[in-house]
Amino acid sequence: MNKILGQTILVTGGAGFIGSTLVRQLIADSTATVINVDKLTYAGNLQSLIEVANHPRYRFEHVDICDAVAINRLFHEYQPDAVMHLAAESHVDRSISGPATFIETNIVGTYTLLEAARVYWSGLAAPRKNVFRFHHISTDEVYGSLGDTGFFTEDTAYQPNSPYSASKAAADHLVRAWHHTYGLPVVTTNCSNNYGPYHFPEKLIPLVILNAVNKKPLPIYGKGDNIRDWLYVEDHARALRLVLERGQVGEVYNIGGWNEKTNLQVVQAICALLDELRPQDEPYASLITYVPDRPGHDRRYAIDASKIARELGWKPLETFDTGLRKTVQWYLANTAWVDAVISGEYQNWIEQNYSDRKIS
Ligand code: TDX
Repeated sequence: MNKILGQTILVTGGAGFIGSTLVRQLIADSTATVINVDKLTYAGNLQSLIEVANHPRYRFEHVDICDAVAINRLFHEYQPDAVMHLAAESHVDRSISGPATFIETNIVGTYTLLEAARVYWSGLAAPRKNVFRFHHISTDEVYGSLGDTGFFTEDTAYQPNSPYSASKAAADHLVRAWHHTYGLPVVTTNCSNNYGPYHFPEKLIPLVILNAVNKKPLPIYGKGDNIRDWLYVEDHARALRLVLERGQVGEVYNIGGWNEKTNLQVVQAICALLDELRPQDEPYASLITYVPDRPGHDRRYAIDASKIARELGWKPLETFDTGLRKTVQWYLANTAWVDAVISGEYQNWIEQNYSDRKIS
């Protein structure tokens, strides 16, 4: 077994939703030293890392992954045993209204990181050269959209539909090529929709919880019958650690929660939890509002996560019911975090992109 977890891991995007969950877990449940490399865009938030900020095995580096000089310095200075690459622009709606930053961060940034990793890894001597890993964290959206039946497997052909998913698909291909051409020891994971605490409230689940609490409309795109496969973020972080530790070099692992729900089912489940946990006169579901559909909206995502179960023994610990309850409870209890992340930039984007959006 690879001994990486006792060593130094460079985590990109460690101030984001999945990244900060992973960093907190690595500090709490492993002996790894974590170097968190994050540009701190609107969605990156050091308040998600307060509990590890002063830990002796944690360092923060305010660096953009597109900055080759800075990235090379980090490899030189910290001599990492692994990279876990989570830094990315991740919101599909933003990629539709402004794709440029997605191309820059997700494609050019991944290229910049791969090149720096390749140069650094080439210079390592055995045995460190043999244990080094570049773990690329990606999404099931690269596979496109499913019909009513079937699942995404690791062999499903790539068919990305949005600027976001196309940028992630391009990054996945670069990672694959750096392995195939240069021998860089990579592993790639593609996950389904994550949810849980510390999720930036532009994504469906936190947006609906916070809008409901603030008595604002709960926007449902189209008819609400699009399907997503929900994965609790702590389960995802556990899977990432396992893949880093035991995944085979050059392999891809799909990570999903086996939790397919229509968007309407998700929103209704949140409303029912809020009715129980924070009752008010009107049921929260009365705030549900149908709005025009997302352009090119993918119909259904569903991951077949049997490879990671079979080969690495991973399975999710949370059901959708237990995970959603924890999530709603967390948002109700952590208003200080919520207030802090809803910063000026996010509000400006909402105003520019949603002010003309007619509620049907
Ligand atoms: O207000 C909303 N109303 C609505 O109906 C929002 C924000 C979303 N939706 C729908 C669109 C999707 O069908 O809910 C579903 C989930 O939407 P998002 O939370 O934006 O996620 P999605 O587009 O599915 O992409 C997510 O999963 C894959 C992440 O944002 C990606 O980063 C990840 O790769």
